[in-house]
Amino acid sequence: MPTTSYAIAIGSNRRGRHGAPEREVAAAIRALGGVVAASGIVASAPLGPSIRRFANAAVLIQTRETPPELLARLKRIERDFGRRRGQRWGARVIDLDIVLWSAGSWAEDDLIVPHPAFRTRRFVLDPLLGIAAAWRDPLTNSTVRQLAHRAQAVDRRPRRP
Ligand code: PH2
Ligand code: MG
Ligand code: MG
Repeated sequence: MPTTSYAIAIGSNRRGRHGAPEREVAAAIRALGGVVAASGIVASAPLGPSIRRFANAAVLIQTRETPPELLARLKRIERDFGRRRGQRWGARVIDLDIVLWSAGSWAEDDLIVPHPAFRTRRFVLDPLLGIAAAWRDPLTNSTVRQLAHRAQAVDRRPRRP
């Protein structure tokens, strides 16, 4: 496989051996390797059933790994950080998701790239905006900038009572 780029979203809302969620995210960025750009680490309110606040970040990495090879390595890092499987959307020490791949899309049962939910998630798009604004989503042909601005506009829309 020639070298390709991936955008990875990182999240944590549980303390681990590195410390608070922010520290877990920082340690995960160091553990990834091949990082060519990293966003700042932001705090975000949980989307979904978890009540704990998240620390989130996004990075760009370069690697010769195929999407399944990278996914296997991300799962190893998650396991090494003390992540327990099961409990979808429960509190987790670290979550490493493949969001975008420079070679396009990938679809297997347990691996879909681009990440199916990233287009509306501000905790993914806001960090990504600073490091990959011009990256185009192969499915919608929208740039990260467009998707981020759209998601921000949705959040600003007045809610009906
Ligand atoms: N990840 C989830 C579910 N909800 N909410 C925030 N704020 N940040 C996340 O990373 C996150 C979430 C599932 O992976
Ligand atoms: Mg996730
Ligand atoms: Mg995940």
